[in-house]
Amino acid sequence: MILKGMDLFMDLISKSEYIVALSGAGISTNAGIPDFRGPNGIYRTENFPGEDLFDIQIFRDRPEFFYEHIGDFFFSMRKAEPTKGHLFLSKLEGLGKMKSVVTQNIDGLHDKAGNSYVIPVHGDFEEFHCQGCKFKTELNEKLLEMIKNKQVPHCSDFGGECGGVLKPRVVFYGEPVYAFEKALTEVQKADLLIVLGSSLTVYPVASLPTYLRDDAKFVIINNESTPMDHLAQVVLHEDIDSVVEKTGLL
Ligand code: CNA
Repeated sequence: MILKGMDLFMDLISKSEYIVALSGAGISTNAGIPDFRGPNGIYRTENFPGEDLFDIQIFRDRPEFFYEHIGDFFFSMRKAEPTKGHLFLSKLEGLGKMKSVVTQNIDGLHDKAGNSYVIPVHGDFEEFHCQGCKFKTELNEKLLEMIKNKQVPHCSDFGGECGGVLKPRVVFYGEPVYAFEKALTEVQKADLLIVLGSSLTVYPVASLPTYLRDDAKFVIINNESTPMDHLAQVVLHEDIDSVVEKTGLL
């Protein structure tokens, strides 16, 4: 019998021993965090070109633009809880199958869900770095207050000396990603790669599936098509939470 779709996905999970996940913003939309490019993404709903928000050149020229607009998105991340999609990956780790999660997300929800090896290639909001000197500080109450009030934080507000602008440890467009080598090593070890909720359009992370071993399997769960669909053995154009519920593993 030739297995397809959900049946083949289940079969691949049961036969695999080194599963790696690659997650994107779509795994967190059910937690109330908008994605960028999906139908309700912030790139489609804000009245400015969305990619400008995380553009490093624009941040250097006009940091007030970032701090003016980031608040809603930032606080939606702070209050979010892991989705069924996140819990599914942590369940697979508990079963000894899921070895690592490479994520483009900056929301920390894979850690919250309990996965122990998460590679956040686009960084996070946990630390802020001065653009003028080596000063850095962890996210703290005063920073939260300034973000809420749409103020631009400077290192001198926190004991730094040069007065340069603080930027979150998030990877902006035009900056190198974090730990790409680690992500690549994981993908090359995988016997199954599951992509969840990524448009697979942001490079270099979107190129990761092309580094899979020839004998490795590849599954995409995303509610719209991606440029890599033709490379996958299983493509499920469905809501992630509905798919993982159907596995019966939660
Ligand atoms: P993206 O380009 O916004 O794509 C997300 C994809 O997920 C789209 O194709 C959606 O159609 C799809 N999708 C949305 N919700 C669901 C769902 N419930 N079930 C199935 N599919 C769904 O996001 P990528 O991650 O591919 O792009 C990379 C950017 C987005 C990275 O730099 C991230 O840092 C950035 N981002 C992160 C977050 C977060 O941390 N939660 C949120 C928004 C953007």
